[in-house]
Amino acid sequence: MATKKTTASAKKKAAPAASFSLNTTDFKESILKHLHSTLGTDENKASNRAWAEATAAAANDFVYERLRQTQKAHFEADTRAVHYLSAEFLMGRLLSNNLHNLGVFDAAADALKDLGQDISVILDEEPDMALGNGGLGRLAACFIDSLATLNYPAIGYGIHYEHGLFRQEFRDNRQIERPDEWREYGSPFEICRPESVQQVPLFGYVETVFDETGNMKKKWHPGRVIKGIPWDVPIVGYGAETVNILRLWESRASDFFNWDVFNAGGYIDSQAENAEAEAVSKVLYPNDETEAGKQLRLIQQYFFCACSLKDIIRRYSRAHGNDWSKFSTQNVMQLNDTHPAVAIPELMRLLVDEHDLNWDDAWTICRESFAYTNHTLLPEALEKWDVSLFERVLPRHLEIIYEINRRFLEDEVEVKWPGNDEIKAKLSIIEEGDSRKVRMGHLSVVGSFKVNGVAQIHSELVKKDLFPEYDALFPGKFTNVTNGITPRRWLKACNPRLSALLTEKVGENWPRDLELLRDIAKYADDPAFQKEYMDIKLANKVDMAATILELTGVEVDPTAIFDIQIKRLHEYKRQQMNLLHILALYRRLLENPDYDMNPRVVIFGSKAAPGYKLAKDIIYALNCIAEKVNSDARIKGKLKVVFLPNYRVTIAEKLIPAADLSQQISLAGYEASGTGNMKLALNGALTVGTLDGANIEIAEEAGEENVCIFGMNVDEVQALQAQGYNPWDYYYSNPELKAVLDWLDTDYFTPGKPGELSSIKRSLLDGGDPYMALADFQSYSDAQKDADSRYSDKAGWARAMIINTATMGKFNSDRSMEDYVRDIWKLTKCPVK
Ligand code: GL7
Repeated sequence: MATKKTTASAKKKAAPAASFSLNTTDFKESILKHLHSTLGTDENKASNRAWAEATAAAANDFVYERLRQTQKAHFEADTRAVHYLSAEFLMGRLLSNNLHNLGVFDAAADALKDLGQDISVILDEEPDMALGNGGLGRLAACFIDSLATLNYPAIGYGIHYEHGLFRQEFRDNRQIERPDEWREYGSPFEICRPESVQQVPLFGYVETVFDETGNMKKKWHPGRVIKGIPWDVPIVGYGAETVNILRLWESRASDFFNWDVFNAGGYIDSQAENAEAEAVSKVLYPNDETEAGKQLRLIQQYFFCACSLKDIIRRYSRAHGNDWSKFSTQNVMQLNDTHPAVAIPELMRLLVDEHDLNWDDAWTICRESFAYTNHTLLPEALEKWDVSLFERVLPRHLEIIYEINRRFLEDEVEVKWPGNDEIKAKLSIIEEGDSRKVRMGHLSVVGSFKVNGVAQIHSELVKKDLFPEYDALFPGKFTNVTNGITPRRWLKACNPRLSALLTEKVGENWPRDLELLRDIAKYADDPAFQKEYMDIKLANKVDMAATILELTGVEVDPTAIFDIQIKRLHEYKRQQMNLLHILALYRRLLENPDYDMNPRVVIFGSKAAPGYKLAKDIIYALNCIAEKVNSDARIKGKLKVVFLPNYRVTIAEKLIPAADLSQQISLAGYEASGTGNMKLALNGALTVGTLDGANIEIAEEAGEENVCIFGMNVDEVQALQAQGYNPWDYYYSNPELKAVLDWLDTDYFTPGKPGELSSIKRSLLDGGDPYMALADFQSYSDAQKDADSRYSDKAGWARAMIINTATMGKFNSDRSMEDYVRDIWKLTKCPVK
């Protein structure tokens, strides 16, 4: 079992978090000073929001000083840097995180207390910065935290969405979407940098011209130009030696006021133009995994890539002028999925059209500068843009893509597979057919020097199933970097009770070096430690129970099993299978009130894409089932179902420390990695999971006996798919499964309205059950039963939880960053004095 390993890193000493010479008294004075001089208010009348802003301003005094020192050090050392290009950064709240990373959280809490304020109330004032949908966006946030912590020169580049992911409300049990207003009254966590504004051309046409020496050049005459305004969010590394930035671009009309139009009486028209330009960064597309080919989405992608590349080039030119020979030794650009893939032809355009490099030199620079992370195998999520759309929005880029493709097919594919048109069609960046399309995944692979998947099995499938010919053509280009999570936010800050216990046992360095937690495995059988650990879990569950009551009105028993599934709603993640299991438990309890099971609270947190009908039907069904089950006196409170509204980072931070079971039940081969699985296991929850994504590596680390694995593995899934899967077989052969599916056709959960839940049954039977929930149902139900009986063995359960916490060191996002640095980015640390 994994607990036997003692790693080298467990022995070496990591530096403790730097604490600023800021004691409670200093902090108090600083908060008061900012309350008076920054907020212009007074302690006798300050609102909670004013207190929060004053506290943020007090912290910012340190953040900005470290930011200045960091930028100076990076400039002087002229070091290679990574530019993390991502359409999403799901940051959550920043104040608590910054206080923790500055090492002043306790000082701030005491200072506020002295001032008559409760820090948890003050922190609750801050809206989440929800500029992302789910795992992919949160991963980007964890990565930039780790890069700053490890003193690597790094910039995150993204979009300054005015509205992040929608706020979810339930009305009559159905999800409704409301706009998110994270910066309605401004944000103290960002700095506007008007000196670094960029112009972004769009639309128009391309002209062929000849320069004085007779060389052919392409000249793009854009149809319009919009402006990109950078907002910098300081990213405070743990210990605050390095403070990097996240630079987010906001779109505006290029000339705020068009006087010519105005004078001609076109005031209204000019306002319409402004609105159109501002629309580009107005809202985050709320679809996780998939996005239909919408013009505005392509413009968003191009907008932030164009701004970012010009910014990178500006910074490079400051040190190297027009000498391009060092561009790719100084810069690496990581494409977080294909969303920023248009950066590849944009860099070609800048180098060839605007800086007069020849094609070959420019292409070499591109291919040495870009690396691409694939986050999904779902076919509908691999972005493709209609050629006609591309041609309208980015006419010059389409020409460049054609030229990249022509050379690639002739010089590389033809050489490797002479005369093989089938392979050419497969590898072509352009998909032929009724409507021709640009394949952004292909473009990313061709234009990058490395391509990585996000967990071992996923990276294998990327090579084997998604891009096998590319793997043959580019040996060594494909690699794996298993995802990670920052232990600062996902243990230290969110679970202060457990953190204190861990610090007492292994010292204060574990938030950097999570492998140090292996040491607590030696207490796994110690009854005194088990008690301490389980008392903490119970206290977290008591807190959670209060939150549940407050948010939903449902009363739950904190000693019940807290069985948690928190993630976006998607058929492949199989919330519908969890639903069937809830119905099975409910039915067993109705048939036999003495049915032997521990009281259980099944908790969901999840948003559905607004246009994803079935996902919304599943939310509706779960809410209806919850209503019925929770009020049914016959089952004596043994089963409760809770669907928390508006799931987001801040809710995750409360739920994760209170979890007993972590449901990671995707169909094997479909969840690229998962990262919630890591957070839950680190906080002690036992994984009820399939052999999918990072679950496999979690089981390896914790030991099979400390997780509940069930269901088909990838090979079995593929075999069943090949043989022809028929969900009806399972329906007819499993009476319990049949009964719960048939239940959905009645009006039992929707009194007077039979058929309201039928779409779920239909998708699982007539719809062919594409994610094989029925095939895995029995095995899932058995695993849940096993989890239940293990929960009854208090000592065994405590032991398993402790081992989970002890063995998750691998999933520190610092480790992910070191993997990227070693295998892809080749950065050197830049210490900041
Ligand atoms: C995702 C994967 O679905 C998820 O498994 C992975 O953990 C995450 C980060 O790598 O990326 N891919 C994707 O498109 N979204 C994800 O969350 C939205």
